[in-house]
Amino acid sequence: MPRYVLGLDSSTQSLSSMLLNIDSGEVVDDRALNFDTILPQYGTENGVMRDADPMVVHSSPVMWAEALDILFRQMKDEGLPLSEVVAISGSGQQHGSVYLRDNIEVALANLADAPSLSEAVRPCLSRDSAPVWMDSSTHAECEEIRATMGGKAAMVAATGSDCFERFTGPQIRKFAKQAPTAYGETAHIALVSSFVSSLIAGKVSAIDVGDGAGMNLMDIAHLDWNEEALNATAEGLGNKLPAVKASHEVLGNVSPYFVQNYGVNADALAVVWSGDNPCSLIGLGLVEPGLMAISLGTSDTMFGAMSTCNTDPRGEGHVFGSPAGGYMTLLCFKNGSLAREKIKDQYNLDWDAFSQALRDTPLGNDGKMILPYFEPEIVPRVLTPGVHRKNLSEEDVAGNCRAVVEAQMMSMRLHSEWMGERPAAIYATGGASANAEIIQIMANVMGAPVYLFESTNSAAMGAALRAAHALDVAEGGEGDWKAIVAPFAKPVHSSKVEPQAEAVAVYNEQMKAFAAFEAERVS
Ligand code: ADP
Ligand code: XUL
Repeated sequence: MPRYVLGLDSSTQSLSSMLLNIDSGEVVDDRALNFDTILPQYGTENGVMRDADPMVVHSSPVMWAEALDILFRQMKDEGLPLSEVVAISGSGQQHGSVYLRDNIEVALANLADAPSLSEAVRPCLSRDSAPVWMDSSTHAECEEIRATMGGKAAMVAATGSDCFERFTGPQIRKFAKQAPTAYGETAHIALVSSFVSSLIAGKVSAIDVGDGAGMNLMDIAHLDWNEEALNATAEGLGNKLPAVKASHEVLGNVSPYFVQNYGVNADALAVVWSGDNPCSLIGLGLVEPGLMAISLGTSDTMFGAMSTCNTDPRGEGHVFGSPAGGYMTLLCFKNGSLAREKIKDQYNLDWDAFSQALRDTPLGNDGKMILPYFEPEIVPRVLTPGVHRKNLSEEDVAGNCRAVVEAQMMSMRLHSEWMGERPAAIYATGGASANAEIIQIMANVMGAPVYLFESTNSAAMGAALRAAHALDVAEGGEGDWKAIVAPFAKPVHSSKVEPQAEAVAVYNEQMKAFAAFEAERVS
């Protein structure tokens, strides 16, 4: 009988899944459900709920649970071989946190009796909504935690990252300060990844070394909770967190809920989930150091594997545990697809017209530049949103389209210089990697060839491959990462996009002007 593994991805805008046949090396199913479209009753826009305060961005754990039911129902109704799935894992948008009362333990143990996942979870939340990675409302808490830890360098050395507004520790501290009673009633704090994996496993789930590193709470050298950071964050926090585990940890078998309702194989292993960036690393086959990846999702991220724990002296980049062992480095730019969409929508364009504008404008955009901080930016750190233009009028539609993409790519090049040599090649993924003109600008600015993948959903692919790896290890295999990823995680043979000959000289010059413009506007 063929063996299938299932990878899920609970991301900012959608829940997606990838079903792989690990015996034939085939992708059997690749699907996505957009939260705004399938669950409009939650009132999300691009997957999130906005507050009157623009710094506050939350989403709904109940919505994530409901989406999971809809996805499994669809897969069952379409006759996918769920009874032959041998392992399930997943990926979650990083940093977001879910606050649960102690009744979650009984609710998860008795999931099979529940009418739906959303109804099982709703009474267990000690906080209705979950702050997500787009939330930047914890500046004060970052300063407090950083000071207690002994400053930026000490924080980076302890946890792999400086304190960041979206990281889970500062978010937990804000909740504990603002709602001490509800914080006191919180028995378990989960990440998005560990929350959804708790539903799959029917028990409160561990956090893995990849997603755990995005909390400002995990000791990056020892890959376990850092007591000092826990104490600097909130009282009694250690008791509310699950254990940190390796990314191949098996939590148990899938909850009987999925067996009864959707015919999932009762022996399927429920494997710990990880963050979307660690999962993408695996989904692109970057199981050892070498190439870099750029993901053009809601945020744009740039990441790669590292054998040792190399931290960013400027404190802009992060170090996470890699699911393949060792470490990964990550830079996250919040104004990614978000900013491209803002420009596209401001001029009433569709993606075809946006691409045409990129074709109609020259390399380097005649020196026209933009700093597209529609939202507070993470890299470089910009707390007050604002869009700044240089040599560029707001009426210049095509010029603005090229300016936003060039600015994003130049910013990636500028802020990744600390990593050392520029990459010899780049693997691109995420929704916007489907856009050929954006990819050409990426190759030109980075001065490196870019390769594409059949699916733009590397996070769900990585989750499925992590499930396959955990299965192999659980069965006494060697967990040979290269062999596990080889059939699936390879770029499309004919997808190589080379930099244009004249681009290198143009962007070497343009980079200087861009760096000066950024320095002028970002203190
Ligand atoms: P996430 O995983 O963060 O939810 P995805 O990787 O699914 O995001 O990417 C979704 C984004 O991809 C959309 O917000 C959209 O802006 C962008 N996108 C989709 N198609 C195109 C295109 N042809 N050109 C540029 N951007 C696109
Ligand atoms: C990474 C980050 C985002 C989220 C959502 O640090 O904040 O990439 O993981 O994709």
